[in-house]
Amino acid sequence: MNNNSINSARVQKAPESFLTPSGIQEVFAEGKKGRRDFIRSAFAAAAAGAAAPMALAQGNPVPTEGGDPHILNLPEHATSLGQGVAVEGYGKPSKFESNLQRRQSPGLTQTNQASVSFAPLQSLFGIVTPSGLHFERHHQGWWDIDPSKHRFMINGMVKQNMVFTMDEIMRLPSVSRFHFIECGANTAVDWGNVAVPTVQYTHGMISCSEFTGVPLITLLELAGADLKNGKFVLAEGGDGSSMTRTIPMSLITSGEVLVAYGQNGEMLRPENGYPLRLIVPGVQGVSWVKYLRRIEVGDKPYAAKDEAIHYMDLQPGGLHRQYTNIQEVKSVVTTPSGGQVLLDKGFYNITGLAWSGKGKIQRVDVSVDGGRNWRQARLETPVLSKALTRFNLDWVWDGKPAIIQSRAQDETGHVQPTYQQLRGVRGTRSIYHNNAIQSWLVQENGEVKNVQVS
Ligand SMILES: Nc1nc2c(c(=O)[nH]1)N[C@H]1C(S)=C(S)[C@@H](COP(=O)(O)O)O[C@H]1N2
Ligand SMILES: [Mo]
Repeated sequence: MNNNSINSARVQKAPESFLTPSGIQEVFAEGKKGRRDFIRSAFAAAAAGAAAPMALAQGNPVPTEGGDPHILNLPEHATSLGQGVAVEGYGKPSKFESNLQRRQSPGLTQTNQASVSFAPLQSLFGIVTPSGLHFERHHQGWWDIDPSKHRFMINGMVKQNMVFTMDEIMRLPSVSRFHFIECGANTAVDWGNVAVPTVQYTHGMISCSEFTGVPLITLLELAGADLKNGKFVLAEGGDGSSMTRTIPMSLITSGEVLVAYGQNGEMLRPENGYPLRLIVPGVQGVSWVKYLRRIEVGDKPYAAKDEAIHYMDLQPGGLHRQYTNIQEVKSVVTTPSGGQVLLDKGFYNITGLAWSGKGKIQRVDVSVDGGRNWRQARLETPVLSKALTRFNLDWVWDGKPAIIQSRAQDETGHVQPTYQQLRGVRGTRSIYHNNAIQSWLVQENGEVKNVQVS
C-alpha cells in the first residue's frame, strides 16, 4: 500500500453516524428504491460546507481553488477560550455523535413495551462496548432497583442459608474481567432467511464489557455449599419475568462465574441488571440473570420455564435440544457492512469482531470473493478468553462486486460454519445459536447489502 492509495482512500463511516434518526427510518422505508441516493445526500448534508471532504467524495483529492477554508482560516476553537471543566455531572459524547444509538430492529414486531435494543456494532472500535450502547433484552421491562433494599440469598444444598446486602457483597475480594455477552437469539432472523439491513440488527445482540464482582464460588463456600453432590445451581432474577436458569456447577467451581456489580469501571446500568447480575462467561445471554436475588444449589437441572418452553433448539429429527449453554465460535465484519456505501474504489480497512464461548480466538480468515479465497486477518491485542477480539485486514477495492466474509477459529480448533454446514446439522427450524458465516455484498455502485451465500 503506497501513499497514493492512502490519500485516495475514503472510507465511509457507518451511515448511522451521519443520518438523523428519522433518516434511518426513511432508509428502511425506502427499501431498494433510491436508498443509495438518500445515503449519499445525507452524507452531503452532514459534510455541508466542508469543501475538502466533498471534493474527496467526488474523487478529487486536490484542494478546491483558493485552498481549503478549514485549513486556511483559524477556527474559533483555536483563537478563543474554550469551556470550563464540567464541574458537575456525567460526561457525554460529542453532539456530533448524537446519532450513535441503540435501536430496535425493523425486522422484529414493534411493541409499545420494546424488549430488545441492538448495539451499533458498525460504529464501535476496539472490543469494549460503551455501557450506554450495550444491547438490552428484557423479558418484562427493566428497573432501577434501590441497592440499599436489594438482597441476595443463597439456599438449597448449603450448610446455612445466607442473605447478603450489597454492602456485604462489595466488602468481599473482587475480580475484574472482560467478557462478551451474546443473546442466544442473536442473528436469529437470518436463519429464517430474513435479511435485516445492517450489522446492528444481524449481530447487535452482543456486547463486551469489563465486569467486576465476586466469584460465585466464594459466596457458595461462605454458605457451606455441598460442592460434591450439588451439581447445578438455579439463578433467579428479581424482576417480574421471574427469570430462572440452571447453571452447571463445573462452570462455578472453575471460578469463572461472577456475581457482578461493576461494568466498565462503574456500577452496572439499570438496564443491564443494576445493582447485581450473574456473569456466565461463554454462555448465552439468558443465563446472565439480571437483578440477581437468589442462587439455589441443587443436584439436577431445574427445567425452569426459560429452559423447558423457551430457549430450546428444534432439531431436524423433531427433537429439541435443551440447555444449549455455550455460544460457539462466530465472527462478523462490521465495516464494510450492510447499509454502508463505499464512495469510490481504493484502499479500505476491513474490520470486524470475533468471539467464542469456548475460549480465545486463534485466527480469523477473510474472503472478498464469497468464500473461494481466504486471507488471514490481523488479530489486535488484547486477545482474551470469552471476550470480543478485533480483527483488521487491508483491502484495495477494484470497484467490482465483492462478497465479504469472515471465518473465525477458536483455540479448541472449532471453525465457524457456512449456512449450508449449519443447516446440514441443525436444520432450518432453529432460532437460537446461529453462528454461521455472514456475507456482505459490495455492489458496483458501492452499496453494501446483507446476502446469504450457500
Ligand atoms: N432478570 C432478568 N435477567 C435477564 C433477562 C431478563 O429479562 N430478566 N434477560 C436475559 C436475556 S434473554 C439476555 S440476552 C440478557 C441481556 O442482558 P442485557 O440486557 O444486559 O444486554 O439478560 C438475561 N438476563
Ligand atoms: Mo436473550
